[in-house]
Amino acid sequence: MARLVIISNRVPIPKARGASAGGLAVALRDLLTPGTMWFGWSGRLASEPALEPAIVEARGVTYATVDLTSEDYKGYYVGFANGALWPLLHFRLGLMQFRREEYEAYLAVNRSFAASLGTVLQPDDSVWAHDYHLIPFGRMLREQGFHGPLGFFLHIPFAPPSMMEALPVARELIADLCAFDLVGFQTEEHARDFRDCAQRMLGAAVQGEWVRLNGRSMRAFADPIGIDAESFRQDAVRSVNDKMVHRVVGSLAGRALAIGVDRMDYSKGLPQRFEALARLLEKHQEHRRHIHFLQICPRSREEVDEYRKLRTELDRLTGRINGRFSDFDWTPLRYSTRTAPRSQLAGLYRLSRIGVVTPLRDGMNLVAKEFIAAQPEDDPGVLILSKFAGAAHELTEALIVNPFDPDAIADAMHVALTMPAPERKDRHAALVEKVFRTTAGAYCKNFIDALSLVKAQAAPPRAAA
Ligand code: ADQ
Repeated sequence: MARLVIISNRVPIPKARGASAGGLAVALRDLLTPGTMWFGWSGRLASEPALEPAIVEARGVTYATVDLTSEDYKGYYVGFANGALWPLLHFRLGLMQFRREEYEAYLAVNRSFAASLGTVLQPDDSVWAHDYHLIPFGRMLREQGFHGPLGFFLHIPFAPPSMMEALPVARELIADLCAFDLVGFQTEEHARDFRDCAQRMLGAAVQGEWVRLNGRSMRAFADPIGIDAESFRQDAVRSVNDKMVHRVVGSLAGRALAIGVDRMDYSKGLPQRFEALARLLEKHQEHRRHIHFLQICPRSREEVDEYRKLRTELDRLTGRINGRFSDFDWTPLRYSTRTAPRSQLAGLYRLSRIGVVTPLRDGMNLVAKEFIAAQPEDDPGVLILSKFAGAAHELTEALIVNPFDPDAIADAMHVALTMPAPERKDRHAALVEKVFRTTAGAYCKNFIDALSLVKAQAAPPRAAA
């Protein structure tokens, strides 16, 4: 295939040799071969951004970035992307704030990204755009005359027509998704929801994974994202030598560790999870003094009101739970907003008896896969996983729970803490096989293979649409 150009809201420019890479950079690592270009926002605000992107070359990869004005950032990123699309697609209609001027800013930023990329794009490039910030980007690139293969991957869930209808500009966005040749979703459920929207809201003709609208066909399919399982496992094994991991082991004094690792986001079900710990200690008192729950959740998107409210709520719940259950020499809940190097996280997962991954809704959730990859095979921990995480479609041998039900999570924690070793090993063996099969590398290969074929495969018109 010709040169690949990746587009995402933020561009992970490598800062220094050995610096740890961000989430998307890890997922797309296999694609970052010499010749590839990665385009997007620099993360900087400027009063008058230039049309032509700033270029940085690192290990043969070209990173091309543009700045945003602070008004554009507020309207496009804080406003429409994270104040309207994020809550809508996570089924939190009550939190969706739609403002037409923010949508206009979202369109304007997408248009300026497309114009800027146009200055460095070559006609035979293939373009792969990532995530909900960039839905109109494909149409805008097409309007500039780009005819090459154009793909998009949505990292977060999609919503069915009855919910999408709440967004006043939903029809425009669904039509924009149809302007790509290939759109990937984390699960078949999300892909189906999109195809249903195209059919019922726009009158598109749908046949299998193919959607035909206004005389052109595109494919909407499921391509579950994964992790680099082998390198994560190796990090976990090596972390026995990490000083911080040692200190945590010492501080446990033989008690079981349960761990949660999430960006601080209202989609992650954190208050319900904290409540579940309280329910466990009430209902199953034998676990008092025998378990520590460590929740690591770095702050995110603090410009959005709802995220600040969540932080206050978690501070309050931590105080309440620890105030109620702690002893002079034991605190049930450890709560940290620090980020940790990947290798330390891997080590902490490895020494945890339980991984608690209970989002209210999540595209995939990579923490679930990281927890499995990090476990020791001879004495593995147990994964408790929300039925509403994309990962639950694959990781069916986890203890699957309804994340809205703190009692159910508490019961699953009790089951995990008392599960006999043979059952833990059986479940883990089945899970590990899946995590090592649907890796980040497999995800990239599936997408790129599908993108290189999609134009040739586009079905001839069968139904007028
Ligand atoms: P996120 O919502 O960010 O991603 P997730 O898939 O769990 O959710 O990825 C988070 C990543 O950040 C994990 O790799 C985790 O290890 C890391 N992380 C979390 N807390 C950390 C900390 N304190 N220190 C260091 N690292 C930390 C979005 C979607 C998901 C989808 C991913 C990928 O919301 O559903 O799985 O994209 O497509």
